[in-house]
Amino acid sequence: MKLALTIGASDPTAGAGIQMDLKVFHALGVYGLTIITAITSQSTIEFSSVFPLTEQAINSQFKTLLKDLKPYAAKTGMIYSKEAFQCIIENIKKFNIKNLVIDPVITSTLGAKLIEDDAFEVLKEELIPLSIAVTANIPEAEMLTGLKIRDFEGMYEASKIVYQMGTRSVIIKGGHFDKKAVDVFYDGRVFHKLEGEKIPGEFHGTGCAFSSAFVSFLCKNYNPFEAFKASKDFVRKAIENSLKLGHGINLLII
Ligand code: PXL
Repeated sequence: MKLALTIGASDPTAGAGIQMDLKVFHALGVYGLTIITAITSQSTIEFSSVFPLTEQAINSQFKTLLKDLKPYAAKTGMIYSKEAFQCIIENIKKFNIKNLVIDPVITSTLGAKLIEDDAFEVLKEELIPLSIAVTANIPEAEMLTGLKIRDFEGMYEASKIVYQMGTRSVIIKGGHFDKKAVDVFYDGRVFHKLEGEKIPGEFHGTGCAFSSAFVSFLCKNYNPFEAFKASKDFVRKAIENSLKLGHGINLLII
């Protein structure tokens, strides 16, 4: 059985973060491992706090876990501080983590900040070059590139800029546009566009579900473009099955 590692934060609703990633890994038949960067306090109606773990706590998880278990692919989600980014980058190099997918999370569904301002440069200049893919939504792609993305052309421009940062494939998810859910994939050669119907509503954790599905499909030997298409289908189904289990935003059902 292939092993997939998620490096991210805890979300007590289990609708995003490492809990969501584990559910997706399990559903897709890969064995999930976790390295926790921070603990958040949140529900479907409010996001109240972030408690970052120390570098010592993050280093210790890497050291102990990876001495024993070797992930075939990995993803990063919420990392939060510049210090945590630097520590994770060192460990990714040290343990030679391959097939790394970066979900460049900036805000939670409820608008809370999931990355500190001084960490953006480290994300762009040091983490992205280590990755096989970056999976961004429109606000994240805008943050990474400084562009204002209004249409498909803008998604194309942004994906070229993110590609230049040193990753091997860029996925930009256009679910934040009004009418259609247009996603794009760029691997430095071919630019692909996938259109889907937009499902109305606010859903928690779609970015986490997408990136962990992508990692799982890599573990199943899909190439990045096939993994992109399969992950889009997987997330669409999870959105169609989503439920309002609390008093606020909908939770995906995996
Ligand atoms: O979906 C991004 C995300 C990642 N990680 C954690 C989160 C969220 C969104 O709320 O809470 C822990």
